[in-house]
Amino acid sequence: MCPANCLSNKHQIGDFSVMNIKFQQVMQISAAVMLLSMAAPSASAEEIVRIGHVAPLTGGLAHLGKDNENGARLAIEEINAAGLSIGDQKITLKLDAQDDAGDPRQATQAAQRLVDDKVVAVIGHLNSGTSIPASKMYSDGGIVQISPSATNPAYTLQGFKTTYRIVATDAQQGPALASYAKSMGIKSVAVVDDSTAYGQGLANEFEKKAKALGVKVVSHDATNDKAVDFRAILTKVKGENPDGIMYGGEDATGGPFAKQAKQLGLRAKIFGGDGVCTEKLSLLAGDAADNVICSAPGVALEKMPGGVAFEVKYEKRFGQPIQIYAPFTYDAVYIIVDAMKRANSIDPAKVLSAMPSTDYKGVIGETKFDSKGDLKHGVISLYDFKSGKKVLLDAVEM
Ligand code: ABU
Repeated sequence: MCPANCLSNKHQIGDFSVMNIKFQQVMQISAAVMLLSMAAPSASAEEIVRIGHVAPLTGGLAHLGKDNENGARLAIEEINAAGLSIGDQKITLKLDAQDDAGDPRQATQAAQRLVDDKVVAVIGHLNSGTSIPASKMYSDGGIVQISPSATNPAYTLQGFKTTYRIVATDAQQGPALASYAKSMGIKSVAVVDDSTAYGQGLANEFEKKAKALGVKVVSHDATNDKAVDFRAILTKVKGENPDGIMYGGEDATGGPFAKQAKQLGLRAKIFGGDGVCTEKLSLLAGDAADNVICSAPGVALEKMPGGVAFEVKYEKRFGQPIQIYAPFTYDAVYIIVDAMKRANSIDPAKVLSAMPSTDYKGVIGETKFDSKGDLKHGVISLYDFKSGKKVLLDAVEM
């Protein structure tokens, strides 16, 4: 018999069953937790790999910097959506976006942040005057740098193994512009530059080729990249009565420059490089843009192998048109990922080792590098503006 204070057999059996069921549940949960924790290594092995991007996101060139960043962001979003594994490791790419304001000092600070963030590679900088000082820091850190837009030849002539670019240089762009001017019957030019590494370098390359072709260079003046009033220089140039004016600078100053030239009654054709070869130029210059002829590295967007599809994707994602270099930053991200895949590694040193053998077919066409990190086959396209829109005139293979 069961004593008064004891539980009935039924209760004993019942409670034992309840305890047993609870025990089984606890065991099942523990087993599940164990299984999950055994599965955890592959889940926690998902590695975040940072790709740096740096360009002016503030100041007069912020529209170009944002365009560059958008191209890189679009590539990273696509690659993550498709899924990326290097070896057995699942990778999520993260864009580490920095602002250098187009300023050499801020550029080296941004470069230091990217080195400290342990990025696998850097897309940038946008400007020659920022790419060049920052390149030493990436070289010291052993980090690949691909500029999508810095065109001053000096960038890749410093002997660094880490410097790459995917645009033709000003040593190709300046002569292409001068040859085109000559072919139009231009006999004399005034040259003006904005005193930056890009603007001055491009203007010098243009001047050299113009002289070699027998085009008279009547003057060479310098302004700066923050200037807003060009009337003093333009009044002097008007007195020299050249057939053409070469402006070495960006659209932020090139737009007002062209506008003021028209207001002062100058009829000389204005030539400029990729820095002015944007739709923004026509916003700033108004109908004076129709007097501008500009060059840009690469084939025209509509002639790029993936140009039209890229434009549709870009406009859908960002709700605005491409400025100029977004297809280049987009391909630059894929070029880094291609190097990671070929190196089978996310180690920056191994990615760097894989870069010289790059042969990547992307939106802009085929990218192969020479021993300096420049494109093996550069193309320069020439445009004018009609009713505010860029219109392709010619393309020259370099
Ligand atoms: N290539 C034009 C704009 C960028 C640069 O400074 O080179």
